[in-house]
Amino acid sequence: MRSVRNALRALGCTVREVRSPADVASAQRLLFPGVGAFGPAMDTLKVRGLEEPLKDYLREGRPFLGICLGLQLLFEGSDEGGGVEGLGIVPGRVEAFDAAALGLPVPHIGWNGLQEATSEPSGLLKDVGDRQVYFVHSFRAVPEPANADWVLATSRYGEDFVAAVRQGDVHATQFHPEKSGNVGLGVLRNFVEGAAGPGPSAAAAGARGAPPRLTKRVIACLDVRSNDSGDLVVTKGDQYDVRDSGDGGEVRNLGKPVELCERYFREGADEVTFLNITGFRDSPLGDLPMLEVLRRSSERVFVPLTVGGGIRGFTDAEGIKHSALDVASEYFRSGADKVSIGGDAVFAAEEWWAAGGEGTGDTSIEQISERYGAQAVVVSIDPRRVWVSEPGDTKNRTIRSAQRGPGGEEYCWFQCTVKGGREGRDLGAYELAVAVEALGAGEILLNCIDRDGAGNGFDLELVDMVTEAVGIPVIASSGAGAPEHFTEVFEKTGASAALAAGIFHRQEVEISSVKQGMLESGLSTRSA
Ligand code: 1PR
Repeated sequence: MRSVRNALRALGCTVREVRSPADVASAQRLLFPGVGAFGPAMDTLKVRGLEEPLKDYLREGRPFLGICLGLQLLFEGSDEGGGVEGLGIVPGRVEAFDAAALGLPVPHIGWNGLQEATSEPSGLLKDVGDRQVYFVHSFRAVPEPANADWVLATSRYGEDFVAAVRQGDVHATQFHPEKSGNVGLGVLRNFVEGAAGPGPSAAAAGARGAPPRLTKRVIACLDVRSNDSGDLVVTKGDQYDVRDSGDGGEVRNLGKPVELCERYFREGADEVTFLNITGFRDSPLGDLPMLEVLRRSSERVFVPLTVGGGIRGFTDAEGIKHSALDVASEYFRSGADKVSIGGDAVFAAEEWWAAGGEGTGDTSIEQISERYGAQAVVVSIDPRRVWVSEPGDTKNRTIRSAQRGPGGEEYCWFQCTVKGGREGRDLGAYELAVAVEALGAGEILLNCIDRDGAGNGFDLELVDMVTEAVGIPVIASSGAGAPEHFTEVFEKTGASAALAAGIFHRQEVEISSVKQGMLESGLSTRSA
C-alpha cells in the first residue's frame, strides 16, 4: 500500500484509502494492490463488506487496476490454502508454480519481460516494450481459451503465465508497477491518465519478440549503523569489522543511507537492501532513524527494498512484549517490501531440527510468512568456513573443497553465526537453508564472512551448496571486487541474484559495468 501510494504521489495523484463500501462506489479510479495469501484477502473483502461493491464496480467496467494478488482475486478461484473462491470476473483458476516440474526456484522473484497479446501495444503497457517489470509471486494464472479476451500480456517462467489482463477500463497486472522503476511508473501513469489502446486479441498472442526471461538481479546493499556521534551512516567492513583500525577506531562512514539508496536506484540497481547491522543489540521499533530512512527512501526509490536487522520478538523497557511480526509490520509500514532475518532464523532452524523437522508455528519466519507471504521473508545467513579432516568430524554437511585448510584439511563446513558474526553455532549453512525453507522463508541472502570486503569474488562452493539445498531463490553476497565476479557466480552456480556493497560505495565499479559484463556473457539482465 505504501509503495503504491508513494508511486502515485510521485505522479502527482491524490490518493485516498478505501475504508467503507461507499468509498468503492465513489472512487474515480480504483487501485487494488495485494500481497499475501488469497484466502485471507477474500475473507477481508467479505468481512469489510467490500466484495459486492467491488464486483459491481468491476461489472460496470469502471477504471480499475489490480496488482499482484489484486489480479489473482479477479479469477474464479485459487488453489492457495486448499482452494478458495475468487471474485469470478476473469475465467480460470490460480495455481502454484510447480517448482519440481519447472526445475526453477519458486517464488518467481525478479525482473522479467512481457509478451503482449495484442498486435499493437496496449494503452496500459504502451511504453514497456522489451524492458522488464518486477514480479514476486508463487501462484499464477495461465492463459487459456476461456480467458483469451482478457489476457493482455503473458510472461514466461518455465511456462507462460498471465502477466496482465484487461477488458475496457478494468486492468490488472501480476507484476508490481510500483516497484518496476521508471517503466512501472509509466504503467501507473497510463492507468491514471486513462490511456486507451486495443484490447486483447487472441490471434496476436505471442506474436511479439523472443520469449521473455527472468533476469539475474544485481543488488546494492547498505550496511547501516549509528556512528560514534550518533548519526546513522552506511558503513562497510572487512570480515564484519566496520571500525577503522580494529575495535578502537571510528566506524567507517561511507555515506548517507537515503542518498546512496537513491543513487543506486538511478544507476540501475535491481533492488536495494538495508541491513541494520547493530539490530541484534537495539530494537528496530525504538530505532526511529532507521524507519525514517526507509520512509524517505521508499518515497523516491521505485525498486524493491529489503530491510534486515533486529527482526525478532523482544520485551521493551516498559516490560511490553513485541513479536517479530510487530517489528516486521513496522518495517513494512515504513516502506520495506521484504524483511531479512538473521540471528533469529538460526535459532528457529536449531529448534526445527531438534523437533525432528517440525515448526512451532510461532517463529518469526512462520509468523511473518503466514501474514505477508513467503516472498516477503528473506533469511540472511552469515557463515564462515570451518575446516575438518573428515566429514564425520561434524554433524553438519561438508564439502570437499578445491582449497585447503590451514592444517592441509580437504573438507569444510560453513558455520552459521549470530550477533553480527560474533558467535558461531553448531549449525551449517546447508542445514539452516533446509530448515528455513520448510518454515516459510521465500529467499536466502547468503553472505560469507571470510569473503566480506575481500574483493576476490563470491564463495562459489558455498553458493553451490546452498542453491542445491533449497528450491527458493538464493542471493550470493560478499566478496565482489569486479564485474567478472558477478558473471562468474551466475554462470557457475544457481544464484538468482548477486549483492555487493563495498565496490559500489567506493565507486570502484559501476552497476552499469556489472550489467554490461553480464550482457556480453549472454546473461539476461534488466535494462534500467
Ligand atoms: O541478526 O537479524 O539482527 O540481522 C543482522 C544483519 O546484519 C544480518 O543480516 C547480518 O548479515 C548483518 N550484519 C551484522 N553485522 C554485520 C557486520 O558487517 N559487522 N553485515 C553485518 C553484514 C554483510 C553484507 C555485506 C556483504 C557484501 N554484512 O551485508 O554487505 O558481505 O559486502 P562486500 O560486497 O563489500 O564484500 P539480525
